[in-house]
Amino acid sequence: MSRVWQCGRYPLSLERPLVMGIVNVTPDSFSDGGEHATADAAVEHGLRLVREGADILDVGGESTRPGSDEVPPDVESARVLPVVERLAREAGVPVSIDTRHAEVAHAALASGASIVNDVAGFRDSAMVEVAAASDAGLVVMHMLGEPKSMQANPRYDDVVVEVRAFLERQATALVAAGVAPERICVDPGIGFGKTLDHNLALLRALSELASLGYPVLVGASRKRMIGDLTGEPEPKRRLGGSVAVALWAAAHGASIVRVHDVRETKQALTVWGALEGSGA
Ligand code: HH2
Repeated sequence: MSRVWQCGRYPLSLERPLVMGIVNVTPDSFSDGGEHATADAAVEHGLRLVREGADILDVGGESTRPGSDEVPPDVESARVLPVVERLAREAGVPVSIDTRHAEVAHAALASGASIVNDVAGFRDSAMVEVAAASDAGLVVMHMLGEPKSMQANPRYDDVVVEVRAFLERQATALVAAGVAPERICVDPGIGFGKTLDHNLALLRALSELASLGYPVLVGASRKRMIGDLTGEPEPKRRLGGSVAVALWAAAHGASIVRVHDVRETKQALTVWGALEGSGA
């Protein structure tokens, strides 16, 4: 039987890798800050990503780039809710809310979101309550500390063992709170309190994360690790590296990739899938 990630009314088949398109409604994201800062521009962008093949849209109103300040939940809500509401109605694919604030998640679900993507990995008990009271899909991501300080001097004894244990612990807590396991997806959190070596170790160990039994999501699009490896300082010029990571991730156990450049990623995955014979 084929595996499914259950996200509200959407049962998402994991037969082939899924592409989550990024819709930032922020003035300051590292990769595209300010480009879609109005609701109309963000909705337009989201609809374009769906035409390009996005399977999911991830709407975020708080940049979590290293060093960023926390956005008050009411400001975040004012940014994202109109966008979530319209995309949930018009896009025809599940809308994910990228937030670490329970009140924003709650309001976004009421506005039609089908997935809660929490970069803090449901460490906040209020987030667990919101999740348990819904039927949404849940992304449990690993982050060391908080965005403000996470890149200061990240240290692990064994990054793979520690990230895997965290994801397992948080997923188990969600199940204990009443969440069906088929709603959960896990994410190593590339760049969230990790050096380049940590990121590489986690990407090389995706099959160990997948062995937890939950679908694995990878978000490396345009991130600093690609700049570190290639010397490209401009996030928008990291497309080649971003596609390389997406293909690597799909080939090594990831079920979902979170990307800015949907058309190019989808094309690469389709060709790779044909070569693999998986029919992507
Ligand atoms: N990365 C960012 C935001 N949300 N969610 C998941 N599940 N995984 C990720 O790797 C991830 C995420 C990065 O955030 P930001 O710096 O705000 O930039 P952008 O949203 O353009 O990627």
